[in-house]
Amino acid sequence: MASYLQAHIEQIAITLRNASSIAVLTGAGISAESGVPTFREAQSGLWSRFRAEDLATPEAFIRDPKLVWDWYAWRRQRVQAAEPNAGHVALARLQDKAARFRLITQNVDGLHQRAGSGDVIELHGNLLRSKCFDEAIVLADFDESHTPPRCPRCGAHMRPDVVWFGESLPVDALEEAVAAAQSCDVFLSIGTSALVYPAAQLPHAALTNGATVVEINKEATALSPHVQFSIRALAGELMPMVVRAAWPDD
Ligand code: BV8
Repeated sequence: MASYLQAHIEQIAITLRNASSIAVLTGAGISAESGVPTFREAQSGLWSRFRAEDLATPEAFIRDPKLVWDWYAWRRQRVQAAEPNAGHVALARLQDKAARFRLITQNVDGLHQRAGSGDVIELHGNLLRSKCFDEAIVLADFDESHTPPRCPRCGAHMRPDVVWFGESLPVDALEEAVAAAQSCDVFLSIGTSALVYPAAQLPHAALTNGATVVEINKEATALSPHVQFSIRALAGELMPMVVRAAWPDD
């Protein structure tokens, strides 16, 4: 392994072992090695004629409910066929080791929970849940003879329980995420292009409070110039090495 990478692994491992409070923000990149297309790849294949930002909006759903529902149905079956990867598992282990730990995700695939992470803050919801478009109530049973299915309570369209562009994030989730970013002494940004707000503000809130921010991402991002460590690596490869280096005896 490149000595550059080995040196960084040791430095990050020491930082994590000495941390009193760790906050982690993940994006679509941490699920990429599970075969879940990243957000900006999610319009690959049959969706390649659309931009993700143009499908993940209430306006797109109102304009063409079937198209948007089918896009999420396609992503849902990709997610259900996927398994958590070593990056998800390493974060679940890190949660067991850290004194104080909060995992914040922009992802809507539920893979962190399936890897064993607890108390996950889902900033953008979860596409495995569906809710009534009008009443915004999450329902497990609804009439699937239509596409999109209909709400059994009021007859409106069902929609995925995710936050679309132009929609507010769940208040509790955002408040908990901001509190975690402002109170941590180490913040990890993993697998995110750091383009989508307000999630992209979180590492800056950590920096403002004097935290050490570590970015682990395949490509450089808008966040990269601002952080103490910006590592070009795959999350599924680097995270297990970092956690093993920090707690080698387990
Ligand atoms: C809001 C759920 C307030 C849906 C998502 C103009 C008009 C309207 C709004 C705005 C505007 N300008 C700015 C905004 C705000 C807007 C925004 O930020 N837009 C961006 C595009 C500029 N934000 C909002 O609208 C938010 N709401 O502001 O409300 C409000 C409310 C009412 C009225 C006024 C204001 C809502 C944002 C939430 C949108 N929903 N997801 C769905 O998933 O279908 S966001 C979507 O993007 C996903 O959640 C995704 O996670 C997220 C961020 O993307 P990333 O996770 O970073 O994924 P990406 O593919 O971009 O990057 C992956 C990275 O991983 C890459 O860098 C890659 O190199 C790396 N990678 C790949 N493989 C690996 C890897 N790294 C490591 N290892 C690997 N193996």
